[in-house]
Amino acid sequence: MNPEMTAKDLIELEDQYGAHNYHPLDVVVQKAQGVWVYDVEGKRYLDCLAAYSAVNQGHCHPRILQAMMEQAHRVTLTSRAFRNDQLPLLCRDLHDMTGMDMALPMNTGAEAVETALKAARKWGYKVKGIPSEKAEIIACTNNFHGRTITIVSFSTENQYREGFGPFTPGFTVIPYDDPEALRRAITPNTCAFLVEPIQGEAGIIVPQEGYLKKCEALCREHNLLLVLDEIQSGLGRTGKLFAYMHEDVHPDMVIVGKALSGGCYPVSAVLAPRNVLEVFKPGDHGSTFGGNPLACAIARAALQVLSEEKLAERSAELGAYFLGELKTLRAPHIIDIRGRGLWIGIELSGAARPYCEKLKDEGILCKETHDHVIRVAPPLVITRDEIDWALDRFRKVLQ
Ligand code: PXG
Repeated sequence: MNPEMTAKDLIELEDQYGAHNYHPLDVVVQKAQGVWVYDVEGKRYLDCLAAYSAVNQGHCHPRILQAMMEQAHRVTLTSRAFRNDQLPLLCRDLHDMTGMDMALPMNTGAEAVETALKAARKWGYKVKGIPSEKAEIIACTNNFHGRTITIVSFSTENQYREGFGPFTPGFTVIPYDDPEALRRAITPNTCAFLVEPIQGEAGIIVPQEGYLKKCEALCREHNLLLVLDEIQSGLGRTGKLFAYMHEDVHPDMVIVGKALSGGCYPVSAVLAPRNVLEVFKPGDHGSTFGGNPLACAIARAALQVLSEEKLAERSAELGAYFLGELKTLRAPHIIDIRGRGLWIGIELSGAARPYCEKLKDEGILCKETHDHVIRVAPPLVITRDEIDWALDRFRKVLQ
């Protein structure tokens, strides 16, 4: 593509002309297929990040690409000023797959979270009868829901907030995995509890069994909405379609993104019962690109791949194998290895970054989260042989 450009040249260019709001590993990816990515020098790596679970279906899945190309040649964008022939089909597919009455499509995860927050507040005023401007939403410590000013208003990560105030009021933060804290935080003005079923960015924190069930009971008792951010945990990653399905709970809103497009395009959505999403009237909310026909065609194909290739089931089976094998690793600096499905955190006593660098040299792409945790989250199309290949390298680097 750029035969004269080396990785070093490209890194220098990016450092000079691009904002430094990330600190990526210095691998310059040029192409990818399935679980494998290739850098500009042609070196092959096994992707154990899957773009933070956006590429659950594997890179450049041929069926998603085909749907994308076919739709791109027909029509890409109508805006919501007009209808298009793909949006109704995506909404129906989401309903059929999840059982949720309705969908409101957006683009990025953060936008879908903002949409859910707006829906929750509007529901609080219109349905629950909370006095004007008084609605409260409860969120958890160490949450990650995106980067907008409203969302970082209830982040407990200093760096996400520092220098970005003033913040949006109306949020209460309680400890994660603590139903009693939720009980104490609820007031008559609470309209929603926003929570990740498993906290990804916090380091793959799996709550105690029954946590969501207890939260659901409290939400019912006090008439507030249980809003689950399944942007990273959803669409097969934990071995079920959604992480909440490991417990028999019925959320009031589910936020999806990332793998909704198989990583081919930004597509997100809020899924909810009719009595929640119908609080929006024409003009209350929207987005130029949200629900565009290209996005919808891609998302439909991405969902089809998930179900036809039984990726949630694969994640459960291969994740159990991967986790079981990783747990046999013995090294003094390994504090904990945990996870669910193909979503595994290896917690170390020291910095994880140097191990991610070493894994990269061995042909494995991983990224640390919260300094001490190596996140292992390959595309769900990974095979057992590829996991064995990865395990050899994890053993070599970690032991
Ligand atoms: N909720 C959860 C649980 C997420 O993991 C978002 C919301 C926001 O999605 P968008 O599409 O707005 O990024 C996420 C995103 C990053 C980064 O580079 C983002 C995520 C994970 C790791 C890094 O900012 N997750």
